[in-house]
Formats: sequence, C-alpha cells, structure tokens
Amino acid sequence: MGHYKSNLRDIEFNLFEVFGAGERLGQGPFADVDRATAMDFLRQTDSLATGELADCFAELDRNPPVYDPESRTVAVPDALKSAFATLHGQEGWRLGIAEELGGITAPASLTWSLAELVLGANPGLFFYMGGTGMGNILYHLGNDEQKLMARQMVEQNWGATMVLTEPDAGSDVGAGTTRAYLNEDGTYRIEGVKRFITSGEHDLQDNIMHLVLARPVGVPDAGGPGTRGLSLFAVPKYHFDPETGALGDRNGVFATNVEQKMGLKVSTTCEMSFGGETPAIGTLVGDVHDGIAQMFQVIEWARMTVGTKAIATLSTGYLNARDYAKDRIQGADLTQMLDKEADRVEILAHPDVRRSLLLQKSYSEGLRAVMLYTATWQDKIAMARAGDTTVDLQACEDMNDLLLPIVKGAGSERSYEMLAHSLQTFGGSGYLQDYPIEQYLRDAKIDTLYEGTTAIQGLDLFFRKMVRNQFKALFQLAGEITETVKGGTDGDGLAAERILLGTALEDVQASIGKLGEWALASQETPKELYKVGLNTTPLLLMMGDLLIGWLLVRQAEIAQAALADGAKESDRDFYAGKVAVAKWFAHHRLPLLTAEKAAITNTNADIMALPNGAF
Ligand code: ST9
Repeated sequence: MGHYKSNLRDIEFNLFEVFGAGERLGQGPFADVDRATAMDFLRQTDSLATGELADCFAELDRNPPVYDPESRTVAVPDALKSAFATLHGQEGWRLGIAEELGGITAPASLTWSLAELVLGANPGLFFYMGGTGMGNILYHLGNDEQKLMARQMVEQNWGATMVLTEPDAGSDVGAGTTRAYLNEDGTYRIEGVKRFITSGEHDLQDNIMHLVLARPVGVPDAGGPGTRGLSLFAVPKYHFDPETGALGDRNGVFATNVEQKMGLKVSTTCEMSFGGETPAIGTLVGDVHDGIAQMFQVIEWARMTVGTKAIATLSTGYLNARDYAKDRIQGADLTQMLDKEADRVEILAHPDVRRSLLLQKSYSEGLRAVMLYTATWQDKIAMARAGDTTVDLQACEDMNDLLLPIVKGAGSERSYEMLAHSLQTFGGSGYLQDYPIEQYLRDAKIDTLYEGTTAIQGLDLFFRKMVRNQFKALFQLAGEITETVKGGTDGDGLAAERILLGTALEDVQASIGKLGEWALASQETPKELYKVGLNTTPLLLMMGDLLIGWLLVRQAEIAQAALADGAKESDRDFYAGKVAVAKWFAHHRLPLLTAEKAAITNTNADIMALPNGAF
C-alpha cells in the first residue's frame, strides 16, 4: 500500500454537489469535456496517483538527482523517469492547454482537482510537468516564432522554468541585476546569475525553456529601475528549429550549483548562470517590454499550484493519521483510566486524538473547498472570455485575484501547521521514516516560502487585492457569506453555526476596517502604515479561517439535506462527517477570530521603535 491516501469522494462532492461543475461541463467552452469524461480523468488519475506515482515518493527523497559540477549537468533517478513517462502518457496534461497545442479546453475546477491528486502523490514529480503550462502561457504571450516554440515545448514534452530570483533579489524581484543586451539580429544576450530555479537543470527532458526576467541595457523605454524595468525573455537550454524542434547548439545557460534542501529533494533547485564563455541568447517575449506583468501570468498559476500542493499534502497527512488512529491500540478508555486491567483501545477512542483529527479534517477539507471555490471563479473567467454574457468577467477576475493569496498563503501556513498535528497522531512513530509524515512536513515547508512568502501574500491581499480593488471583490464575497448567515432551512440543525459564522464575518470586517483606518491615516502620518504591516499576515490567516468556516457550513447544509433525503448507506458516514466538521470548526475555531480581532485592534507601533539590540 503506497503512502498516498486520496479523497476522491470529497473532490467529487465539492465539484458536483457544492460548486455545480456538472452544470458547466459539456457546455460552452467546456463542450469537449462532459461529466462522464471528467469522471474518467478523475478515476484514472486517482488510480495512477495512489499507485505508480506514489510508489517512488520515498525512494526519490532518499535518492535525489545528482549534480556533476564538472559537466554542470544533473542526472535524475530512473524511478523519476519512469513515473514521469507514465504521468505524461496518461494525457491529463492536455486539459486546460490551448487546443492549438493539442490541448482540451477544460474547467479549471477539474484541472486543479486532477492536480491535487498528482501533487498529493508526488509533488516533486509534478513540478517537472511545468513545460506544458508554461508552453501554454508562452503561446498566448509570444510572437509568431514563439508560438511555434511553444508548440515544440508541448509536443516534444520539454521542461520549463520561471527565472526571477537572484542571490540579492528574492521577494524584491525589482532588485534584480541580470542584464539583457540587444544583438544586431534582434535577439538578446543575457548575463547574470539567478538562484532558486526549480527544474533549472536535469536529464529528464531533451530541452528546457527558461522564461527569464532581465533588465535591457541601452534599449529606449526599457530597462529602468524596479520591476517595471524588467523584460521577459525565452532562453532555451539548447537552441532549436522552431518549425521542426530539431535541437541545435548548447545555449550559454548552465547550472552552476544545485541546492541541498530540507525536503522536496527530487525537484532540483538550481543556481543558473547566464553568459560567460558561451553567450546565453534569448528572444523578447511578445516583442514587448512588459516583463513583470507577463511573468505574473506564470506566477499566478504557480501560486495556485503551490497552494494546491500544500492542501493535497495535508489531506493525505490527515488521512494517514486517521487510519493509524483506527489501528493503533494504546491505553484504556479515559473513563476507565483507573482500572489498570481495562481493555486497551484504539487511539481513535481518546478524546485528545479525536480533537486533533477534527482539527486536521476541518483544515484539510476546508482548504480543499477554498481551493475549488477559487477554481470555480476561474471556470467563470473562461466562460466569460468565451463570450458568455451572463458572467461578469471583471468581477470574476477580481474575485480570483482576491482568493489567490489566501489559497497560497493560508493554504500553505495552515497545511504545515496541521501536518505537525498529523505527525503527533502517530506518537514517536511519526518521527520515523517508517511513515510518510516526516517527509510530508519536510516537503511542505517550502510552500510557505517560494512563489512569494506568506508575508508577501499578506501584503498582496491587503494592499493590492483589497485597497487597490476598492474592496469590490471583498464586498461581493461578504455578500455571499451573508447569504449563508441569513439563509438555511428551518430545523436543519445549523442555526447556531450560522450565528457563529455571522460573528466571524463581523470580526474579519472590523479587522479590515482597522487596517483601512491606519492606511488612510498614514497619508498624514506615514508611520501609521507600520500598524498595517504588523497585521497583514494575521489578516490573511483570519480570511482563510472565515472562508473555511463558511464553506464548511455550506457543505454541511448540502450534507444535511442529503441525509434527510435518505442518502445511500455508503454515503451516510461521509455526510455525517461533513456536518460534524462544520459544527466543530464553527464552535471551536471561528470564536478565535474574535480574539484575533482584539489583538489587531490593540496594535500600536511600539515594537517598530524597539532598538535592534532588544531582540
Ligand atoms: C519560485 C519558483 O518561487 C517556485 C516553483 C514553482 C514551480 C511551478 C511549476 C509548476 C508546474 C506545474 C505543472 C502543471 C502540469 C499539469 C499536469 C496535470 C495532471 N498579481 O506591486 P508592484 C505585477 S519563482 C498580478 O509595484 P513591486 C503587476 O504587473 C519566484 N500581477 O511590485 C504590477 O504592475 P501594476 C517567485 C502582479 O513593488 C507589477 O507587478 N517570486 C501582482 O515592484 C508591479 O507591482 C515571487 O513570487 C499580483 N499579485 O515588486 C516574488 N503583484 O501595479 C515575490 C504585482 O501596474 N514578491 N504584479 O499592475 C512579490 O510578489 C513582490 O510583491 C513584488 C514587488 C516583486 C511583485
């Protein structure tokens, strides 16, 4: 039995019973994927994920890719090659990719559901699939020649990277010093050193397309300071004929180091040097100097990927802990603790284990709901772009933008925190490599760090997605939550939870109001802004908890109705669990938001004046 425990029933529940994917499948832009086809993909991917993809998970951690500094190449293990070939052969990657590239237009809620299964089974493996997604983005952004390049990337199954970070430009991408010099033939010569480049070098695929941010030199109206002076370049590992894909000379981009990491070891993290003996030649993406906006098309997709990865890992962590708690016999029932000869019971019988498992279940299923709720807005964006006039494109984009930092930031923080509870369920055994949880924790820590740290997500959420959006998406979201607070049917047993949800909504709104007041006051007194900065991460986590509490209540309403309608026997425990977890979260987690609000309200900027020596 492999390490990965999927939750296909919960994915189906979200898609079809909660978020209405069935009404979108087989229609409009998604005409080619009906519900039966979607279910086929889900079942096939689930079987692959719980089978072959999961089988090499630990082996790839213990035997990661090997870097040779002489040749500046990386050899990946055979097990990775084999699992990768199987995953690629399953063709799920075609979903969501442009039809001109051999793709199938599919709802994002389906593609992220499939992604969850692969990311939960083998996250490092998934990251090598980046060539199709980035090929798709290059196809949409690129000039005619780059569209042909994108086609080769996808058809030939090449790798791809997003190349932003430098040793002294991490969160602050605009500090990057990598330069781009215009050649006479219109191409650019890239010079500089980039760091933390995922999949920068390996022998899994024949070629790798690097999408590189660099600052043009001597080009009018380009190359200024900060992020706005960065342009985006397509820089292949091997030059190639865009018409045929035939590989040519080696380009001057080499891995000059591969990092030794805490986890996610199968995914290479490289220092990449551009230029030197051999020039690194690239082409300006789309012939326009608009690099940071173009790169954010990749970043948005990657932030959703990272959030989904974290949530997928928490789900399998929780399910492993749950199954262990059902099997592990230890101690007597608490009511018989004084009887030294009482029967020993499974640890699931112990109150503290039940509490911990409900905590894990609430975040695991709640965060999946937040992720798929976000993906549902992405479905609507695709429908609006395809001409569906019943959908307001701008409103959907704003809502997706608002939710992305929550999926990424709250998703990764809570998953890592909750995985520690999953490990705790195993007692001392959880600390051993006999079980997968220690690897889950090591592999998941990166999710709070890359693709924008949690601090960056908090700033993005408040300043860009709330203030700059004039709170429009937030008002719409609050309106939807209010519908749940005020809705419900008599006697469905969830009235108390709706009241708690209403209080949580007020707490979050009051907290946002406080941050808004300080932001406004900072126009007169700049240091007021420190009070905002002290609270953007707490606000991000509060928003995550509010969304989880809300979506769990919505799920419980549906589950309660299904139970009342005589749900089939095999579903009754599932629905009962849905109701229980919504109630538990509402009673035991949502009230904490009142304390969080108080902590925010109590903020002063004293610690900003504290001398460094006092830390
Ligand atoms: C990294 C790699 O960490 C991690 C690995 C990921 C691997 C992913 C691969 C996935 C593979 C998947 C395979 C799928 C296959 C399918 C198989 C299925 C079975 N939204 O605020 P300003 C833009 S990479 C949109 O002034 P500053 C915007 O254009 C490293 N756009 O920024 C804006 O202009 P305007 C990741 C945004 O103060 C402009 O930027 N590094 C957003 O100059 C300037 O904005 C990071 O993430 C946004 N949220 O710079 C960097 N924000 O305002 C983190 C900005 O006119 N740092 N723009 O619209 C930041 O994000 C900083 O906030 C900053 C600040 C750099 C943007």
